[in-house]
Amino acid sequence: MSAAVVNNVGEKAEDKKRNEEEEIEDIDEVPDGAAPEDAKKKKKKKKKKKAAGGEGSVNVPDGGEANGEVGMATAKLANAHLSDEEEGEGEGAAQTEGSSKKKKKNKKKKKTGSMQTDPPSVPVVDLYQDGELPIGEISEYKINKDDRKAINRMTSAEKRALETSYDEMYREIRIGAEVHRTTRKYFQKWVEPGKSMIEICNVIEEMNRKLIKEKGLEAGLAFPTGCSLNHCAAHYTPNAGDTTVLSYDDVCKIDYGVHVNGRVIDCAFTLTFNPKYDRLVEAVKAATNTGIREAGIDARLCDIGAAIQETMESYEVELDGKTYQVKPIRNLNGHSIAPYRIHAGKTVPIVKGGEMEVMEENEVYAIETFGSTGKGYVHDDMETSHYMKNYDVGHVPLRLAKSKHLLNIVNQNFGTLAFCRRWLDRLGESKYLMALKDLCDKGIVDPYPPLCDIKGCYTAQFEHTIVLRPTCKEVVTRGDDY
Ligand code: HZE
Ligand code: MN
Ligand code: MN
Repeated sequence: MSAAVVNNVGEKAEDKKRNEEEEIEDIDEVPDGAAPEDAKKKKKKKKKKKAAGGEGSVNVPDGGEANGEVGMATAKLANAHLSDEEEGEGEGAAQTEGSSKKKKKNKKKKKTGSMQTDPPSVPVVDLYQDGELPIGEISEYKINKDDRKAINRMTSAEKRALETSYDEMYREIRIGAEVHRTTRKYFQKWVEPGKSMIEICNVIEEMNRKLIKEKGLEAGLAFPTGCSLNHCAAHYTPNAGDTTVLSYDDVCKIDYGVHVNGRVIDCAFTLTFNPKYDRLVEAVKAATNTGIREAGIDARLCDIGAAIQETMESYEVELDGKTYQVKPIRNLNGHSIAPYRIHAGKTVPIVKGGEMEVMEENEVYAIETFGSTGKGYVHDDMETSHYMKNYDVGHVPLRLAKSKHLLNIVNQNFGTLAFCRRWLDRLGESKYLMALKDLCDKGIVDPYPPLCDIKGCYTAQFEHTIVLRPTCKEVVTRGDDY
């Protein structure tokens, strides 16, 4: 959504000027007749509670209200307590990964190997050497009226068999979910007003790279760390030179993701320090939980949107002496997720009037909602930082050397996953903006500029990744914080 505007690198006039200065000397073209083709392209594939930690007030905790329905007496984060229990020893022990002394199997399925360090540094795969990862929040599917008369097309045995065939997928996605929880728990204790947005992103991204055991396109960061502020709802991350500092009165949406073999985790929360925003945050948290509750096999996307809107709008919040009914941001939505594809095509609206399309077995969804005290509508604004290859565009031969080089870098490092300018910088790339614009102009790469409501308003977001298993719904990213 949100039609691409601005220019193609997603930047505006002022930015453009600076960029051109950097790159003017950069326009060298390949001699005519040069191999019109991107030779190498080694895309690999695979086989197939209180979160704030007591600190000031990261607005995430309370854990409650989530489920509310039938099967909620289920596995609640088998892990949650793990790192806590074992934190005692931490510190000096300087864990190394893959400790061999295992076999300490508790009754509750736990990890077998080493334990996490205090600033977390041990890759999650090395913590669970038996491959039994913490399972997300499980709930039974709601039985809706239509469904009761419908024939249940699959027996329980068939469902279980089908699930088994997806076990590897579940395992990969649970690794990412555990990384997300671990990083956010640490981050929520660490962050405070005065930290720069660049520091914030570096802390999160460095930790995610370690915990996910980054390895080419097999495991890594799924998209840049969003840290959109106040009236900006999504897709802001700092570019180099951005001196923005987080302040006590900011409302910051922390949105990051990791992946294993393309199985993407997309999960976000709203960070605030000033308690005056608590109701706004609560409204959006509740709206996201409504979306999660309404989601399920055969659930209509439009019904989920209507339920989300109802929850969101049931909140009125007072901010600086003015009262607002919280509005869902109507041109933002949840979405299906497929391997190496953050947005796989199905959208989960957050207002009424959506499509009749339904959710299906073994689909993965990001259920996310955004609330606003502004218009409830976002537009592209500010300098672009986020980019992603267009999933539907195949190989395109290029003749401009710089563009060709940049596309090779993108293919090798990100494939069809999103990236940002900082990530090109850290790979040693410089003066790439012209080439990036060229790739955007040619439709090979799309810019994803920051999405902002009207100036002066506040926006909040909560997002979870869920899997619609044949036998149950699993909120893989659920934590004791949100
Ligand atoms: C990025 C990124 C992070 C999302 C997207 C998301 C995204 C991807 C729309 C998207 C819709 C503008 C892109 C995204 C991201 N998160 N939805 O959670 F680069 F770093 C794709 C799309 N498209 C239209 N059809 C083509 C794909 O987000 C919208 C909010
Ligand atoms: Mn997200
Ligand atoms: Mn998302």
